[in-house]
Amino acid sequence: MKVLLVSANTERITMPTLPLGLGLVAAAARKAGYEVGFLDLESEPDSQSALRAAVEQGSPDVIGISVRNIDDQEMESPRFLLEPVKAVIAACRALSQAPVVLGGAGYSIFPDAALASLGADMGVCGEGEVVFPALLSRLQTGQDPSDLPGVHVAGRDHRTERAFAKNLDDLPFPVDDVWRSADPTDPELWIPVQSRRGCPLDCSYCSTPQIEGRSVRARSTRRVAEGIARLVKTGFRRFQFVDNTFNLPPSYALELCRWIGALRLNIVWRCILYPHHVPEDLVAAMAGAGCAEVSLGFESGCTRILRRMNKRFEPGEVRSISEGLAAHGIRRQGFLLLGGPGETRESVEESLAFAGSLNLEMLKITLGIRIYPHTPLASTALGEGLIGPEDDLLFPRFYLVPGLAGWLPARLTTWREQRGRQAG
Ligand code: B12
Ligand code: SF4
Repeated sequence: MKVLLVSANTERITMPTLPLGLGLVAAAARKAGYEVGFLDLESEPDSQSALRAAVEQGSPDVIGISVRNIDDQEMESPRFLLEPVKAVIAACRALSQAPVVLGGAGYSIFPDAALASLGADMGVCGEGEVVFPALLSRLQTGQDPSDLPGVHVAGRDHRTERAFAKNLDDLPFPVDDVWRSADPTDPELWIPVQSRRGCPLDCSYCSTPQIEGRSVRARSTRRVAEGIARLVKTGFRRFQFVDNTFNLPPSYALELCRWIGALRLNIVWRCILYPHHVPEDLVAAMAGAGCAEVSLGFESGCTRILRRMNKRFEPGEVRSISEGLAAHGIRRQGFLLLGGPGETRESVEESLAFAGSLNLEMLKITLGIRIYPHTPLASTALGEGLIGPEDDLLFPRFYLVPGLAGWLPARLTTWREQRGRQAG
């Protein structure tokens, strides 16, 4: 059976992202014996022609499409990013009778709404390595796939909840097609690496449980470092850990840094830190292993708002972690998420003063919070009549405390002007 896997994302917002998830699914499908073609539309100058060539030459029996982004999460001028994906699916339909199967992070947050909106045949919610080969087997033998875990079939009731791989070491490494056309000298490119999945921290607005689940699962640290070593041999030196919280658990993160150091990989890397439990020895080990930059998502400098977001840290802890990172020469990009439930002018001022006092190398301030389904934020928005019970939230909706809508954008403009280049 022939399968064509297509990464539909062509966005370069923040940085180009290589289709790591699709590469993992491709590896699992090849391991199961399927003939798998791989197409990353981001790397193609003319995506429609590339798609046409791949479908005509490959004659796939099934087409799998990875849907990463739904929108850019920018409240002031939101961009809905599914229109280009719709065009990709329409082109597949025009060129082939093969069933179209969706998957990916964006898809997994909205399995039924995205399926309906995009006009695909079915989708896999959550991780695809185990379920996608099982789905192919059902399609090959003409059996109904709708009871497979996490599989949604258009027009059918969804029957079985997602399943998560318990041991990530059981899953293959991604296929090399992921980085085949990547240029190691591209200054914008950071090669994605995943060591862990899942996050149990339950921040009030977060969609990650929908994508990766709440339980943390990890590859063994040695295998992660060896995976990076293989890529270093092919010329890559800049990596980005795509784990939601690189530092949790700290013992794992420390061991991973030690392995990267032990293999003398001479790499630079970035990661996302949750500003809680970042001991000094971990910061030192990160710096020693090549960590050049971290995303520090503290989101607010006001304890009351942090509690509303269900964050587990205090501003004081963020400050001491930030200072520790600076002392080890690690650049810090901070994040503020303003305008959520309970926000007032005073809490905004507190957050701005706090973020300013950290002297971060970069600061991203987001105004209004994207509302994702099945989150406490969605319940709050529903309770306040901001969204209706029938709103599937696929087209982005944002939470912004009504009393601040007129004042906050102007306040951010003046604050940025006052701070000049420091506020990104
Ligand atoms: C790391 C990350 C980033 C990094 C990327 C770094 C890099 N070099 O790749 C940075 C910080 C740069 C970033 C930027 C952005 N991101 Co981001 N990012 C993530 C994060 C945390 C992990 C993504 C990842 O790599 N996962 C690891 C891979 C292995 O998993 P995966 O792709 O999901 O694949 C698995 C499954 O989905 C499935 N699967 C995947 N494809 C397919 C296909 C088929 C056919 C099947 C069956 C299964 C399947 O199987 C895979 C293996 O198990 C996710 C949140 C999350 N937890 O998923 C957000 C997330 C994907 N990002 C999101 C967004 C919005 C963005 C930005 C638009 C934000 C912005 N305005 O800047 C940009 C867009 C960047 C771009 N150019 O496209 C949203 C997307 C949802 C939405 N609203 O659109 C997410 C979901 C976060 C959220 N808010 O919920 N991001
Ligand atoms: S720490 Fe990050 S991934 Fe985990 S729940 Fe909070 S926002 Fe989501």
